[in-house]
Amino acid sequence: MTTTRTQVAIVGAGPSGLLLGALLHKAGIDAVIVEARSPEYVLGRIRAGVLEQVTVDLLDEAGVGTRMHQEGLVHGGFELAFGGARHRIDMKTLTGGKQVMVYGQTEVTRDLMAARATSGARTVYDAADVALHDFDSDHPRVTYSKDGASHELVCDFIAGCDGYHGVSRASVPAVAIRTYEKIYPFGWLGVLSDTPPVSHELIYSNHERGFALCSMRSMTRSRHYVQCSLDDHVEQWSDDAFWDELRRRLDPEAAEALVTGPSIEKSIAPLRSFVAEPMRFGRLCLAGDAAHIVPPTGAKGLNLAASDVGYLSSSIIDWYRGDQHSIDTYSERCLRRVWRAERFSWWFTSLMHKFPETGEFGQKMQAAELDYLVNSNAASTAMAENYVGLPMMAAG
Ligand code: RFL
Ligand code: PHB
Repeated sequence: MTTTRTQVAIVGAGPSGLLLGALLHKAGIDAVIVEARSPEYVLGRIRAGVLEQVTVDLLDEAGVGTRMHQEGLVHGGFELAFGGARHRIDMKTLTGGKQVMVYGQTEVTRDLMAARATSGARTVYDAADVALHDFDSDHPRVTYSKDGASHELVCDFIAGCDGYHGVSRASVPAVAIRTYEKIYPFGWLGVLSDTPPVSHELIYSNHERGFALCSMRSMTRSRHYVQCSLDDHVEQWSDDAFWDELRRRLDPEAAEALVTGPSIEKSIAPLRSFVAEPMRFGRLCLAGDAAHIVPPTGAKGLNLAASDVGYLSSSIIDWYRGDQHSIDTYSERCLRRVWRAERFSWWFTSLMHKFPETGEFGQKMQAAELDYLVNSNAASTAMAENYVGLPMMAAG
């Protein structure tokens, strides 16, 4: 067994782990990241596309914002399609100037990986048998094996940034953790294609056949989704079947503008709301999907991961500067923002999808709420304020 000493052991090299590593490195704190997969695998996951200002600010603070500002698309609004027409939510006007950045998670990850490689900070990819130990003591440890050899990291803190299926949350004794979960009775089938976007902004569509979303990665690359059954398999969905279904769920003008092409990636994701409380257990802090999941409607997952990491990096930096109280409120500060984003994502999901069990009454309720939403300044403002992202708040 080879033993290495580091200040923070980070489990997982997704956006949470890499961003935490970057912010700690800037503050002169040494961290080693242990990742179960290869860099190519991590970059191959096509996920989030929309970054809140809070996330953009943290990426800038970490020193990895240059390409994002050059290539990202700044959006001041999005559209809601229903009843055969589209209605724009003018986020920028409604929130006094706030906007979002359309820049893919793959690119965020690529920028963070490149910066980490340049900084010389250590990342162990393809680590097997990752295990967490003694986080109820002052000397927590992470063990793993790599190429058949056993390794141990002795540290001050473990950051559990290993996603929903990771080992970190699973290492916490059941009596110390409480979880809340809602599983939705459908999934999202997503297709990435080198085709121009349908419109210059995102379109979220409520249709009697089910939800659809037209998003993008650039002016030449689109990301589209349709609500699908949980029993569906990607192989059952030919590209043609996907484009036909998407077209049917759009208003006539958007359907006309839709440019189709071969898929580069196609995947089905289930929809889930999930929160684990608390997010700190002695010297183990969870961040990002390891602690909570939102359904993707509203684009909050990666943004919550980033704000968790914002709170965590500042708490750890405070700790090394002698303020050992800040880490005590880490969980409380995160969870306040997490629950607000959970509420928004649940509400937006409920408003836009076809729910098999609610029947015609449910559809009438959605139609009435959408009508109210786009015609009431108060309702549009509440939606815009949540979509651009709520500010990072103190505890309490
Ligand atoms: P990740 O990205 O899952 O990374 C966790 C990393 O940990 C590794 N790992 C382990 N490493 C070591 N030991 C173990 N035992 C390990 N087990 C796992 C994994 O290999 C992985 O590399 O979590 P992180 O970093 O917290 O990031 C969270 C985000 O990825 C996630 O919230 C977003 O992708 C959610 N999401 C969206 N978020 C947004 O903010 N805006 C969006 O537009 C948006 N769209 C989406 C989304 C998620 C989607 N899917 C597929 C779930 C669209 C979709 C379709
Ligand atoms: C995406 O571009 O992948 C995306 C955009 C908005 C969402 C979810 C996903 O709400």
